[in-house]
Amino acid sequence: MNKPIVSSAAKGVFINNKWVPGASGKTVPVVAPAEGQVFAAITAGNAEDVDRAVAAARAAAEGGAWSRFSATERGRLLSKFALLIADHAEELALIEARDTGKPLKQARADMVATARYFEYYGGAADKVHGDTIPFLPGFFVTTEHVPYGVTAHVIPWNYPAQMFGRTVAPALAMGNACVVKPAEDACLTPLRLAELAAEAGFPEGALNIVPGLGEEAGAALSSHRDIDFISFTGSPEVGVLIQTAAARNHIGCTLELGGKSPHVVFGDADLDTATSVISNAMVQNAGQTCSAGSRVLVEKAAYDTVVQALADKFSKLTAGTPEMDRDLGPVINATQKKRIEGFFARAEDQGVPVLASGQIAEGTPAEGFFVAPRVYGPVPRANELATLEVFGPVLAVLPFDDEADAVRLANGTDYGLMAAVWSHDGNRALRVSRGIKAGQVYINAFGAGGGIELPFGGMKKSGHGREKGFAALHDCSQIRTTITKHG
Ligand code: TAP
Repeated sequence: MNKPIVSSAAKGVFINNKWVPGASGKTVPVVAPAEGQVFAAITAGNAEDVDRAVAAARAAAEGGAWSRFSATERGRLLSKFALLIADHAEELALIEARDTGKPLKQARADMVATARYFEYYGGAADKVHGDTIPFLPGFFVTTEHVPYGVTAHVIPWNYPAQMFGRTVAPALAMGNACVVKPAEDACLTPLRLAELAAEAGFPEGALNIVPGLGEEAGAALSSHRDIDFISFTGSPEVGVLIQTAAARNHIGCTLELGGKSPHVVFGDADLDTATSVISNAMVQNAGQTCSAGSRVLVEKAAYDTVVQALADKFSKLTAGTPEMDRDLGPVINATQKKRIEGFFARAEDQGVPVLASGQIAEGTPAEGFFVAPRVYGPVPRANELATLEVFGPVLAVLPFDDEADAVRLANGTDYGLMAAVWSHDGNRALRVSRGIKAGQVYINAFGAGGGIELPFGGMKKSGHGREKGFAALHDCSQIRTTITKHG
């Protein structure tokens, strides 16, 4: 793999379209997960940097050049940015692959999706209409969607570029000015994207980035008195802190806190297709996908066939470095690897059968954070592999008795992000899908992380608010109702 063009020195904090030194003078080392070695550094932004970034965003949103852009002009600028991302896709993919460890083919696909976020929301910016509302005689009432002002975005490390696009594109499309805190473990593509946004022509202050540690830069941003809305994707634990900070400030937030998404497989489904899709989706991004379908619930009569097919597929999966371009890369860091191995050790102690394991390719650096994928089954219903988000390449298979049992089991965790129902009985597939409490339900298909046009977000403890589609444009704007009495 060509080494990406990444400066080993930290660039600073991106405010008003310029890199400025971080106030603390401190940096955070960046480790390549496939190598287990430091290859870059980022600035450790602090509360003072966050203050400056929020002030720049406030000036842009209120009276600055950005506030004077019409919806059409904002849309054109987002579309221009999309083209610039596409022009730099290979450079960005190389950075993303080294920073996250993911296979190059996947990093390339991620850049296509990142550009698509700006293309989609570029086209949508001037198509968000208000209503006219029948009211009392002599009155004329309209609603319009107006920006919040300054929106804060705390994003995770699993899809740094895509997550940037997912949260920032709709916020900018609606006219907000953004301050982004990317994850310390992988944030080099968001930093490069900020430079490209400036090159595309976003005016000063429209997009600002403060890299650094969650407990410092992230906490300072989410509790800042002058932000108007927060968008967060990450762990349930930090989600509580974000929501608490938002509550103290009396502002709204969108939380996306992961899932334990079920595939419900009936015996009459196309089992070849189902098991291929399930296995590929599970190892996408080494299982570090909030919408990974990590539970496979199988009708008892088809259980043996399905586990045989999944075991065959999993035994052929191989983890490797980005340039090897295998089925999956390493996980993000040593802590995540240890956490996943903890699940394996406890499953062994509890006697949960391993149906199959994949391999780690020869020639991968011993210091890399590689985990061979595993499929377990039958997993007892109350076992942690059936209820907790592992965030690794691990699939749990559980049998069910009938339709009612399938729905009960599908709804049997705290989460409710995604689900899939596999059956050729259309009535049953629809009945079951409508019984599952999840923000997105596929029938005879599954798209972990896919579909920019499709509203996405959690039910239950997977969070609240919606990203993607037009729903995101509504979530990052507020309705103003104008009531005119004309007599
Ligand atoms: P988190 O700690 O939740 O990290 C997500 C983001 O929040 C990062 O930008 C992080 O910054 C920031 N953050 C951390 N502490 C913060 C605080 N006190 N105030 C404000 N922001 C803060 O996730 P993690 O530790 O990286 O991963 C742990 C687990 O979370 C994973 O095993 C997985 O289960 C889950 N997770 C879920 C998702 C999705 S897509 N739902 C994504 C990532 C992780 P730093 O990175 O600098 O700490």
